[in-house]
Formats: sequence, C-alpha cells, structure tokens
Amino acid sequence: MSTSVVEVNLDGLVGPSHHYAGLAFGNEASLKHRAMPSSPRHAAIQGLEKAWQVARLGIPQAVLPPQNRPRLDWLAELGFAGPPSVVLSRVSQEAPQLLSAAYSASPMWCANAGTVSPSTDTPDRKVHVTPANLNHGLHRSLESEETLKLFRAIFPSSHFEIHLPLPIGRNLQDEGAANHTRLAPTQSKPGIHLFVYGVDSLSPEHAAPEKFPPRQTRLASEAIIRRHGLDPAHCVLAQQHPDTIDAGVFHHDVIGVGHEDFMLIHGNALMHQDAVLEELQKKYTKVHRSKLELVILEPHELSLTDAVSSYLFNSQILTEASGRRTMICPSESESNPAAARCLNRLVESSSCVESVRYLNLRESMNNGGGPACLRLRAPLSRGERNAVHSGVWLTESRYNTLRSIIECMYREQITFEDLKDLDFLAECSQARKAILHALELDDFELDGFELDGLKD
Ligand code: SUG
Repeated sequence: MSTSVVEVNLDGLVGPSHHYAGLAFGNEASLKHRAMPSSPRHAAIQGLEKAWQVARLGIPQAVLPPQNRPRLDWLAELGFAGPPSVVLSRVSQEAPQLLSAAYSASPMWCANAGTVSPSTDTPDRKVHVTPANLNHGLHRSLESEETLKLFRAIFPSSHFEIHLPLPIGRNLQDEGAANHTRLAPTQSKPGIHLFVYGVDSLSPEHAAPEKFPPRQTRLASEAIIRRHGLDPAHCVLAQQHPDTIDAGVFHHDVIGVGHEDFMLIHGNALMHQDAVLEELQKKYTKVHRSKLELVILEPHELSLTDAVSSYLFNSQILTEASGRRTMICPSESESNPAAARCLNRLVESSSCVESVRYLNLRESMNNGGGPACLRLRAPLSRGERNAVHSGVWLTESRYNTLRSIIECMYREQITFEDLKDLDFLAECSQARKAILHALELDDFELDGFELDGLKD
C-alpha cells in the first residue's frame, strides 16, 4: 500500500445565481436571510479565496464547477413548459419558490455532494464514491444527477468506483460527507468511520426532533457502509441528538469535526454520546494501537446557540505539507466571544491544532454554509491523484482565470427579481460555460438536461 495518501479538498465554486431563497427549513441562517439581497460575485470570490489559501498551504485542492441553472427542464416537468420568457414570468407569479429552487446555487456545498471511502478502506482497493441523493430538500434534490456525471467525468474507473445515488425515498435520505467523519493517525492508515444519522425511520421508538426535520437516515448510512465494502469493525453509527436538530444543527458537521487522530465535538452532539465515543475510541485503539485525541466542548463553554451562530465546528482542520496543523474557521467564530475563547484555549492547550485562520465566508454563511460545507474531502494516493481529471486542480493560473471570470461575469448583487430576467438567465449560462472551459470540462456532457423546444 502506498504511503503517499494525502487528503485532497474539492470545493464547489459558487454559481452566478447564488441567492437567499429561504428554502432550507431547519437551517436557521437560510430562514433568517430569506429574500435578502445576495452578492454572487462576493460569494464566489470568498469561496475561491478559501480554496486558494488551502492550495497555498501545499494541500492538493480541486475546484468543481457550478451546476446548470436554472433547471428549465425540471420546471417543464412540473408543468411550466414553453419559451424561457414565458416560463420565467409564469413561475415567478404562480410558484416563486420553484423558480428559486430551479436557480439554486446549492451545489456549492460540496460536503453534501457525496461520501468518499478511500482505497485504503475498501476491499477492491478502489476509491468508492456515492453521490448523495439529497432528496430531503426540493432545491437540493436537483443536484445528484449532475454530481454523478461530474464524478464520472473527473474520477476515472481505473481507480474509482462511482456508485449511483441511493434510491429516492423518505427512508433513504442521504446528505453525504457532512454526516461522515473518517479518523486515522495518517491518511495512509485504515480509517475508523463515524456515521451520524438524524433518524432511524424503521425504529419508531427512537427519539425524534419536534421542531425541525432530520435529514440523514440510518438506512442510508448503513447502505453506504455496505456498498463501499467498509469493515463494520471499523465503523460506528450514531444518532444525532434530536435537541441539536431542533436548535438548528441540520448536519453533524455543524456540531463536530474530525481530522486524522483528532476529534472536536460538542458535549450534546449525539444520543448516548459517552457510549458512542467509547466505542469509537475502542475501535480506533484496536486498529491503530494509539489513542484518538477527543476534545469535547461542554455546553457551559459553548452553548448550542453559540455553536450554531459561530459555526466553530464547521471548520476545516488541515495538515500542511510541513506537518503543522491549522484550522480554518469562519470569521463568525472570531466575533463570537465564547467560540473565540474555546479556539484560543484549543490552540494553547492541545497539541492537535497549532493555529487558527479566520476567513470571511459571509455570503455562504448567510445560507448556513461554513468552510467545511464548501469542501468534500478525498484521501487519495499519488496514483489516484494523477488519475483525477487534471483540469480541476487549482493552480495559480487557474485561480487567476476563475477570479477574472467571476469579476467580469458575476453580478455584484441580485434579488429574487433578477431571477425573472432573461438577460440574467443568459449571463448564468455564459459564466458557467467559461468556468467549464477553465476547468477543461467543456467536452464532457455534464447536464444534458436541455429539452428541445425551450428556446425563444
Ligand atoms: O442544505 N443551505 C444548505 C447549506 C448546506 C451546508 N452544508 C453542510 N452543513 N455540510 C442546506 O441547508 C440554503 C438555500 C437557500 O435557502 O437559498 C441551503 O440550501
């Protein structure tokens, strides 16, 4: 087994139609910013700057393109057929939320794009990837088909096994890596996997949230473990505490984060948390003969409310090429006194993280997406990295090209009114075309959703 496995980060470039639709019930930021003006340009630059900072730390960084929006083909399936001018005007009057969904830039939150199991952990020594079906939310359910095509385009079958998204159904809701944490002393070692689900729908006696809906189901997590061929002795399944869901923790990555041999988690994150962490420690120690560093932030140090508003846990812990560990946190964690205190203490008292960098990701944060939401992690060997479609790697020249596309082609500010505008529709398509070209993806059939007869 190659020892050159390193963690690759794949970030979703924010699309030109980024707006605040208020579509994510249970995600308090999304609800709070509904219908406020958004800045696609700032959103995309903030995300790109984060990815570039990671690349400059010597960590392999890739960029995934925005998806085809608006999804006129989907609107046509819902009965809004005809030329775009007619469709836009009808949908905006009769079903504005459908227009928002068709335009949603939600694929930017790549942590929900899929679940990745590295070749170190799979029986056929291929990297297994399951695109998330995201069938919980209307706007997000539009993502999986194009995500599947994209993964097939950039991850060749010689090294990667790209599965179909799980079948659609309330019991099989899958939200991808946002509810999955892989732990191992180094990326080359076998991983111990924590899968967190919000609901065990076949077990009605399970505690359930009362205010907001759970997203990930236990059946979905179990199916991923089976289809990726993960060793059950290396997996732990845990239920997210329903109170956290009701407090706005719609994914586990809003309340816990792990990297290599380190895990930072809120004291109230999971049901039966002590037993779950004991099982995790036991399995980890058995395989690695060393201990997992567990740091628990108790509610008196950081309340659930502060955890959700600061997004402290939704950070990226990164091992730089030098071996030094740094944590990328949203600037909201710096301005929240309790969160900042916890982070300062963490750096001073533990050997797990040596520095914290605060980044402004406000445009994404206003829709509930922090640094960790914007990236999908894939531990890859050198051979696997070489097999990835070369156009997606964030080199300096590609960073410059993407930055100038965003500066020239993305609007400074939009509101819902812009979604009705035919010029805006054309701009979105041109910007995406330029990005696909910059990522050398223009020869791939990624959407294929255009129906005949939609043109004016
Ligand atoms: O699914 N927000 C996303 C945020 C996803 C964050 N991802 C992770 N935690 N990994 C969601 O709730 C809001 C869209 C809107 O309202 O316009 C939205 O979909």
